Amino acid sequence: MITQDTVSTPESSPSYNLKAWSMGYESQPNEYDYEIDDIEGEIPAQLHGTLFRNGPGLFDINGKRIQHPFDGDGMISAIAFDRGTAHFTNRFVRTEGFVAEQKAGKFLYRGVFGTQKPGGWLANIFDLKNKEIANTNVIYWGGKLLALWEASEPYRLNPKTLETLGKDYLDGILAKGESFSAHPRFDPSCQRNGGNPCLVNFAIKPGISTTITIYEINPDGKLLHSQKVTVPGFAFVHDFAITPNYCIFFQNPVTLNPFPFLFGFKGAGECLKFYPDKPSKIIVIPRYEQRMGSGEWGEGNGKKFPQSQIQESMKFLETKAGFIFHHGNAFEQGDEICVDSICYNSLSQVATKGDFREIDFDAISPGQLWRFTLNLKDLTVKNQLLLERCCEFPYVNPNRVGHSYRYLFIGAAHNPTGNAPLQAILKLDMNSGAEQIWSGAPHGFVSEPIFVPRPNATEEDDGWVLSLVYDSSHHRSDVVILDGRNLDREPVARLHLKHHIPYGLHGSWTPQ
Ligand code: 3ON
Ligand code: FE
Repeated sequence: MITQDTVSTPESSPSYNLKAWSMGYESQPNEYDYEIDDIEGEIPAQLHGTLFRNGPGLFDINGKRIQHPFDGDGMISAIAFDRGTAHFTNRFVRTEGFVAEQKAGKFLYRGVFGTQKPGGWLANIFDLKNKEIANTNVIYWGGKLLALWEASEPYRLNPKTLETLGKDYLDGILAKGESFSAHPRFDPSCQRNGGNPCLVNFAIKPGISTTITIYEINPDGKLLHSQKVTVPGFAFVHDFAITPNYCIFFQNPVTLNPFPFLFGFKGAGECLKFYPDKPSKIIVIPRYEQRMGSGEWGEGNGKKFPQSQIQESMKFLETKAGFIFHHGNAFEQGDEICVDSICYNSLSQVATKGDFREIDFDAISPGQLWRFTLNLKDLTVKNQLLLERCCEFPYVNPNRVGHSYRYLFIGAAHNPTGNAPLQAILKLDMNSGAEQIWSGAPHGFVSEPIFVPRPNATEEDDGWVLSLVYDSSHHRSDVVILDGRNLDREPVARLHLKHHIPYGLHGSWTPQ
């Protein structure tokens, strides 16, 4: 059922207005700090903690536009919930590039997705330094609030004021210049940490062959384990999936032709070429050494095992998978691993011809949810379409990460077919295929839904789904709180911000 301020739209007619949608990509140069007082419904008293969001906040400097939203400077928003009240704060991450460009009032760096320094190709030729931004995710881990971007180091922020404290090397885990992906996974019960949680993340160095470093870090921020592997060929990897015993990477059929970048014509990300007819490689990397003799995957015993053993025990599978940015979840099932991911027929998210505010949604293929069942014995892969509806930004109950699970929450289009902006939040029951949908159409545009379990919950969907929803009819954003069990009902609460927050990327919940 579709509820809320939805006009029932026939499936063939769009559920949105392109001009209204594009206003969500207006810069938000202001930094706010206030108690939210315009609230419909009631904030659940048990909802205690902070929702952190990251995403591009500026789409221009002095009116000169960036080429692609992924090039926008990271702006962190924090919504702190305490006994039924909510406080809003937003701050830009003061990266070196942000500070320098704001001072100069013009672009001083090249952006990965095509933003160029003024002056044409001659001003950009042989400048191989991309602007380092911190716009993709924000996590609270090891007592630190970290803004993440996949191509460079995290930036640390003050969790209360969001003031930027500088680049962070995770107490020596990272060396200068090393990246740390924007898609860490939180293992709820890590064997290496005695069944306690741990963060698993990767860093990728693409080249003629690609190096993947995997880190496992405990809740105090201490390194439990790291391992480095090399895989053949170029790889552009934005996200990965974990299970208790494996890390899974998809190496989609993409190459990089560096010349237009070198000669100043294009950003590095625009030089990616996708081969729709070629298979994707799936790389399965064991998190633990293989126990000698037994043939089973062993438990972590604190001993650092030879790199070569992991390198040799990696498995490579092949399938046709289109292009994947995000994985929803993965889990082991006997000799198989299931991976649920959002696939595109092409690499359309980084196509930058023309103005990104005027894109023709109909000309682009939608992201769709697929299940890949990897057989580790015979190295075959089964592909199954789970959701035809255009969707992106999958999220599962944090206690089910890496395990079999029942519910997936995801941003989705209002209509069941076709490509369109995300206006709805969908809950998919993996057991029955049943869907619950809440839609903000025609004026509302949603962001990644974050599921927060209710304290002491026993059911997987017992909790709240939080999403920042851009309300184009007022040009401001709302924090929408939905009931996880009854996603299709009226929101539990709708918090009206005094301004808009541009369409963001990822965020997280922390009970602090
Ligand atoms: O050779 C490498 C090529 C490359 C592209 C070098 C590299 C590592 C510098 C690189 C950089 C990649 C980066 C910086 C990727 C950043 C991606 C990013 C900021 C966001 C990705 C978002 C993905 C999706 C699917 C967003 C969807 C958005 C919507 C549905 C609408 O709101
Ligand atoms: Fe992402």
